[in-house]
Formats: sequence, C-alpha cells, structure tokens
Amino acid sequence: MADCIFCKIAAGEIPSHKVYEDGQVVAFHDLDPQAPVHVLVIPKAHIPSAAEITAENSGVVAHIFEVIAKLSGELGLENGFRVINNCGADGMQSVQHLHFHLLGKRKMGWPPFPAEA
Ligand code: DGP
Repeated sequence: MADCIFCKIAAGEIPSHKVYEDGQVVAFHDLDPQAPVHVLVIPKAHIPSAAEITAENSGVVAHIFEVIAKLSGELGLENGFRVINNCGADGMQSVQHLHFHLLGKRKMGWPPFPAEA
C-alpha cells in the first residue's frame, strides 16, 4: 500500500534494523523499544489489523508465530517473552499494518493496563 510505512520497510524503501526476512514476513527492531529486546514481526502483504484476518490470509499469521518461536531462541529469550498485537483505536494501534510486538529480556507487568479509577 502506497502510504503504509511498514509496507515501505518490508520493501526496503525505508531503512530498518532487520533481524529476519523471508518471502512472507519481515522482523525488525522497534523504533521506540519498550524492553531490551523489542522486535516487530509483520507480514509483507498489507493486512490493516488483526480485525482483517480471514480464512484467506491467516496462513501468514501461523507463519509469524513460527518465526517468533525461532527468533525467541536466537534473541536469547529462553526466560520467556511477551507477544502483543494492538488492534484499532481502543487497542492503541498506531501503524495500520498488522504487526506483532515481541518483547523480552525484562519482567513484564500483569495486568498490562492500569485499573479504571
Ligand atoms: P502499535 O502501537 O502497536 O501500532 O505499534 C507500532 C510500533 O511501530 C511502535 O512501537 C513504534 C514502531 N514504529 C513506528 N514507525 C516505525 C518505523 O519507521 N521504524 C521502526 N523500526 N519502528 C516503527
């Protein structure tokens, strides 16, 4: 998609620090890391969000989780990690191209949101 920043990263038109790439997906370091390891794993095909995953395009989502499992070993996340997908306005999604955050090398909080006042 012409105006999509992650499509441009996938195509190599915008530089990124890639840690993995194959025909279907790219993984690269997040610009604003929230943990010592913070990688984004995205499909090369433009899927706007998790709300647009269908029977036709869901194969790449399974592949993304295979890549996450492989990267968790390569990035030294044997002690555990968190995978996050933010979807839509309430989910605080800021880039409208499906992506999964892989975070590790620190203890995460739970629940991941502040209690309502
Ligand atoms: P989300 O809020 O779930 O839509 O997360 C989008 C993430 O994308 C956010 O953590 C920052 C990251 N990001 C945005 N623009 C760029 C970019 O140009 N390069 C890289 N590496 N990361 C980006």
